Amino acid sequence: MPKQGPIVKPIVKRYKKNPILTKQDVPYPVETVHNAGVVKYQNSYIMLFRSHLRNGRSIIGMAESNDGYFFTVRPKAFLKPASEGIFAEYEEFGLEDPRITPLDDSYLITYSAYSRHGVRIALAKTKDFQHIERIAFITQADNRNVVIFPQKFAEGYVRLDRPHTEISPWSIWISYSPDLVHWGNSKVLIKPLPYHWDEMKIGPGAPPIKTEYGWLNIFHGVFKTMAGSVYRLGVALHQLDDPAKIIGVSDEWILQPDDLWEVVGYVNNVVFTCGAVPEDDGTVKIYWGGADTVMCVGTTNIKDLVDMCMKKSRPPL
Ligand code: M1P
Repeated sequence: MPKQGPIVKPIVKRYKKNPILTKQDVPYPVETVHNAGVVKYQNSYIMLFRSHLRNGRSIIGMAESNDGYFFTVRPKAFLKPASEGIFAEYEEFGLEDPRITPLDDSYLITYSAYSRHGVRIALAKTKDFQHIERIAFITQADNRNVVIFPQKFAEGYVRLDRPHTEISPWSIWISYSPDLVHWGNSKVLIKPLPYHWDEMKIGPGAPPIKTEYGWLNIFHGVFKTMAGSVYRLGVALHQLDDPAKIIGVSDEWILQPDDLWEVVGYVNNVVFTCGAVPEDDGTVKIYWGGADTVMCVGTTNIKDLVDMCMKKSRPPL
C-alpha cells in the first residue's frame, strides 16, 4: 500500500459529490459543461455555464438550484451567438466563460465573444434570468476574463480584466467607467511571477467578493510544463475603497487539478473559475470547471483566504 504523506488541511474543501453538473444533465446535445458564473437570485442559485457543441464552438446554458449543489438545467440554452447586427459579427465563433455581477436592480453578465476578429468581451444584463439585453462590446480583441465589481466607486464602475500583448503577457489590469460601456484609466495590478505556479498567465476568475478586510479576487494562474499547461486558482486581496491598491497576493495556489475529472478531459489539468458565492456564515462556495468538461464546487472560508493573502504573500508585480 502506498505511504500516506503528511495531512495538510485543504484551503478549498471539495464537495464529495463532484462533479455537480455534466453533459448528461443537459437536455440538449452538448459535449461539455464548464466555466460557469454563479450568483444568488431570490431564494435560489443561478448558474450560467459554457458548453461546447459538436462543432467545437460554445454556447451558454442555465441551471438552477436551491442549495448551491444540486442543479437542474433549463430545457433550452440561455444564450447563443446573435443572428444579426454587430453582435452577430463578433459572436460568430461562439460564447464562453460567463461571469455574473449583481449591480443595482440588475445582473450584469460578461462573456467572451469569439469571431474571425479575435476574442473580446460583451456586456449583457438581465433582471430576471428570463429576458436578456445585450448592451455593448466592452473590450477590443485579446482582452478577456472581465469581472465587474458589484458596486459603484467614487471613480465610477470598476472592472478587472486580462489584456495580452507580447511585452505584457496575460496580466490582471484594472479599468474604470462612468457608464459600464466606456472604459479607461487602466493600469496593471498583478503580473505572472517567473518560475512560479502562475508564471505563464494570470487572469481574473470570479467577480470580486466584498469582505470587511478588502475585496477578495479569486483568479486563475497557468504554468507551462513539458506535458502541457496546468491551470490553478489563486487569491488576492484589494483595498475596499480603492481596489487598485493590492493588500496582498497569496504566494501559494488555493486549488489545483487533483480529481480525475480535473486532470483528464476536453483540456487536461484545468481548474477554472468564473463564479464564487459568499454565504452569511463566512464561507464561500467556489465553482470551477474541471478539465473544461464538468462543473465542480468546493467551500472555503473568507478568513482563510484573507490570511493567505496577508501572511504568505508574493509581490504583485
Ligand atoms: O483551456 C483552459 C482555459 O483556456 C482559456 O483561458 P485563458 O485564456 O484564460 O488561458 C479559455 O478558453 C478558458 O475557457 C479555458 O478554460
